[in-house]
Amino acid sequence: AWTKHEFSGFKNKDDFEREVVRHVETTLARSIYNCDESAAYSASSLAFRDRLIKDWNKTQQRQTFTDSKRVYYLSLEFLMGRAFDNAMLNLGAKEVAKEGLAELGFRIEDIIGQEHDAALGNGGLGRLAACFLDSLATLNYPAWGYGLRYRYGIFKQEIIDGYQVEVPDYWLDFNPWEFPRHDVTVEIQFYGHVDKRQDENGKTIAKWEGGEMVTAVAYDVPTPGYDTPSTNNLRLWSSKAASGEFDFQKFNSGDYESSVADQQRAETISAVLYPNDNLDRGKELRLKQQYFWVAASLYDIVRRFKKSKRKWNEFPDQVAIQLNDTHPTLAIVELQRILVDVEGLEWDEAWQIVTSTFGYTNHTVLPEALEKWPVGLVQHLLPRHLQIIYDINLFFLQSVEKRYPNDRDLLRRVSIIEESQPKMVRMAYLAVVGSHKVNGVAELHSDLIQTTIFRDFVAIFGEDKFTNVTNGITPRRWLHQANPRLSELIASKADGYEFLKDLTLLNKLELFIDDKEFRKEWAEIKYANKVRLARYIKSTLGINVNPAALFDVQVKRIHEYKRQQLNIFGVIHRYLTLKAMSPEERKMQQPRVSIFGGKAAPGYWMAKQIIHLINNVGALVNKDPDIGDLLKVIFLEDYNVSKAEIITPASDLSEHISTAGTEASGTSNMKFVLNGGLIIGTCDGANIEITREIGQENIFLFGTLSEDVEDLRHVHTYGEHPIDPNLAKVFDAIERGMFGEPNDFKAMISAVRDHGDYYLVSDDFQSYIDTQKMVDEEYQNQEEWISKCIRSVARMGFFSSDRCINEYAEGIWNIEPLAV
Ligand code: 26Y
Repeated sequence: AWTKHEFSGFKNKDDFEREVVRHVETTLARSIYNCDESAAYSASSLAFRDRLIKDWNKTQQRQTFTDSKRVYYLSLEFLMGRAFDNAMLNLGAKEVAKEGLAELGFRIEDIIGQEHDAALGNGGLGRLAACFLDSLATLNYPAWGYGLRYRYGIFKQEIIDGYQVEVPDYWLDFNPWEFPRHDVTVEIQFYGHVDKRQDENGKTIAKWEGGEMVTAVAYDVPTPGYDTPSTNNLRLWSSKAASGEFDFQKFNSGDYESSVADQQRAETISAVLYPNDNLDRGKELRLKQQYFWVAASLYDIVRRFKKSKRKWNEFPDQVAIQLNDTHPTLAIVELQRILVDVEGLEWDEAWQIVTSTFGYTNHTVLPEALEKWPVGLVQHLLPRHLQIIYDINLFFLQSVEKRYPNDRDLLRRVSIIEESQPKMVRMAYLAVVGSHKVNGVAELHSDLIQTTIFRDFVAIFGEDKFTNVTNGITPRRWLHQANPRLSELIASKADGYEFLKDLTLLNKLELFIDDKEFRKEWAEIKYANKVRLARYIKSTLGINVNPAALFDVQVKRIHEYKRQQLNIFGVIHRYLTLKAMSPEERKMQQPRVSIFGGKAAPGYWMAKQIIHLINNVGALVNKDPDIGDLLKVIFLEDYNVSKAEIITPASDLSEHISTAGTEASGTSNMKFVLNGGLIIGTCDGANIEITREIGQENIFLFGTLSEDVEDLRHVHTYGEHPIDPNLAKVFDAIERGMFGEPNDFKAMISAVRDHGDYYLVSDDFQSYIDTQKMVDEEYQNQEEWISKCIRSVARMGFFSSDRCINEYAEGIWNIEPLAV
């Protein structure tokens, strides 16, 4: 068996067991004879945490000692999932733990199952941040993540009578993976006013005064790399009331109630993750969260830099800050404020430092997801920052005016301030102006941002400022951890586990595509993973699904642009087709299990309707005796990272069917292919690059191309657009009440039929069902299907987040790994 470096882990199972027993008896103050699964989880994770923290300390000391450049990844979301399994694998000590736990009477899977997911994110953007932390540590880059320590992560989803119900996700009851740093605090100011005075030399000095103070407390989460002692830090800020004199006075003067209310108001800032994904709602508390987190992080970064006693112009040589979408854009303004108002630098010198420090990653072109804040709100909450934003904009527009004289329309178009009613601050434009590099997350997406939303900025700043870094995923969690048997099989053919650190080594598998024994094991592993998911479905929903059927999976946030409605309309079409067949004809059909999962934002009514329709279709189809195993429709409750680890390895086919040009990249598409599943998808996001890598004969592509979308929408609005006849039959069935109250689904149908079909569901319907038919046929030829799966996996090396992080490091951050 494979074991890891000598730095951490455990010598042997006895060594591990001793530590577990010690933690049960002392840290938990329980008897080892009265140790249940929960206590076993607590003690085991504490045992691993002790090892982690030693590596973490050494890594941090070394980074400080060598005074090397660090990258700071600012993200409002880190969708980490569980830490215990990951820590065992990254420390190379899972086998030892497994044996030790067995001796104590536990199955390791049950113990792993005790942990609550750290679900501090919505979807792709948050999970990408988590994969990046894994790669940064594995590749030995000096890096910190900065985020918020939400008391409530993304809500838990329950399905009641076919409807989504949201339940709060309180996850901090017992969290051994964080270290409170009560001594690391930052005072954060809100509201107040700005005093401008002239100093003796006539220079204007701005002072931000008054208002409300809130304290940020640091919580550190060690993030271990794989097969390296490097352990980086994720610092999450928690808010609490500032203990100023003011509160004391209130308290002593008997105003107990209002002093408690102040405390609660402060704690509210880090209380809850906003559950919207790709939809901007412009809430004041969200802006407060953004500033709170950004100000605390920058204070921390600047404090660390100042210890080195370097000159300010060396700041960008020591510090790179990456903005995960526009959510941390205020960091640009805050650093300019610190440099000018607090440190007394000249504007231009400060701005040079700021723009050399930041990089900005864009994750969307959807207009409804682009952040804008009302000028009045920014003025009220952050009066000094608004002034600085206006100055940044003024100098920027002056430079544009100089290069493009008398182009008023251009100035209006690129202004950071949108001259609307009310006026708005365009955060994406501020991020572009304040960064030295702007990247999209897949080739198509990076091209699109340069030709649409940032077109004018490409002309102004030049093409070199804009670049692409195609997303990736960590093969440690998404192959080795989620699919240990496949990982082991690959290791047996690829000369060991090196491929987990250099995923391009997967190409060694191409040599074994025709190896009978290998193919047999491959198929057995897929089947076993399907059996496992079938058991999970049985235990949670009470539905029997046949593991031999084709498992067709679409799991991701529910969103109209991701088109779960296209999928479920396709399922209804399949059901109607099967019903119209004779029993003999039916016997010839490929059995299928259509599996859905994903959360709808609580205020996204249409997305909730889609969930409701999927559940109602399942309720009818799953108990139809004519249909039996030919079709089952499953909605899995509460899709999250740890469920993805069960679902992903069990898929034969996964759906990535967004309207072309809308899904920036997608990352689950990569996870599914890496686990030996094929894709049905549109020419969108990273699907295009996956096709380039694995070959078009190994993917089922369909639908409108991105360059044709605009024209079709134009036709929808101004011309005739008869609805697809097969889709019309589906609508007819829904409207006849086949799937419950038709009124419940009126808006879904209307969006396609009466309101311009913005997402091109009707346009793509026929090619979608034709392609699904091809899938059925090809699945019947299992030998050919397995060849495609193996060949695809062999060619997936490009999609490791290690490749992606190396591209950021070289092209954007200019940092190098620190030798260990
Ligand atoms: C404005 C705010 C409410 C907001 C909050 C969350 C806006 C966007 C988001 C989340 C966006 C997101 O998850 N985007 C996804 O990022 C992935 C990683 O780059 C991409 O793979 C995926 O296509 C994109 O939708």
